[in-house]
Amino acid sequence: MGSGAEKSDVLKRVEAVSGDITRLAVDAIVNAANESLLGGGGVDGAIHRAAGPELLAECRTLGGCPTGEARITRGYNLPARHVIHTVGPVYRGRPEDEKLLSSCYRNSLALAAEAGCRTVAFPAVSCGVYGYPLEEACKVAVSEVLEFLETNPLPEKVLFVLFSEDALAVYQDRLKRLSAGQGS
Ligand code: AR6
Repeated sequence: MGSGAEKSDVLKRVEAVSGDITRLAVDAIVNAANESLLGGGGVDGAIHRAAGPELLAECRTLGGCPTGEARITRGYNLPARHVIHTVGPVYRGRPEDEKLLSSCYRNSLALAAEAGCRTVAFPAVSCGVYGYPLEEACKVAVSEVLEFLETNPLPEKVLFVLFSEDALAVYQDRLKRLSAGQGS
């Protein structure tokens, strides 16, 4: 981690909001997909419904995606220009879970930066069907994003998009603690 001043600068580039990620006019939204990349329930289902069938057609050309990695497509009928599909771990309480979730965030951000994305929105990857406890996932998500932003000018802004007020409170509390220098 950098100096205190650098840390507060990167904190200005992240924000937690509540809402439906499919409605956001950002450069890229991240999808919590599965290894097939051929759609599913939860946020994946919502993204495919809103993007239209061309998204599934492009996903079919990708040949799947291993857990912890990410792939980028266009956004089609979504207000977002791109979709970054990442595959979070199914939570089993093992040390690998955290490593895989961390690499989802890192790999997604690397693809976003490479595509020139200035704004990127993440859902709470793995925190639905895949069962990752939200507070633990939040720590991983926030620390990986801040670490990436410290050494990369892009994306300029990262949004954490939560689907409930309770989930939003967890993320906002985490960010508030970090702003106050109580990050551990
Ligand atoms: N906008 C923002 N967040 C949402 C939305 C939305 N429109 N819809 C749901 N969430 P999940 P996972 C939240 O289950 O745990 C799929 O079937 C939701 O409340 O979508 O990574 C895939 O195909 C939760 O906090 O993803 C995989 O098979 C978070 O998004 C599997 O589920 C993630 O929940 C992936 O499971």
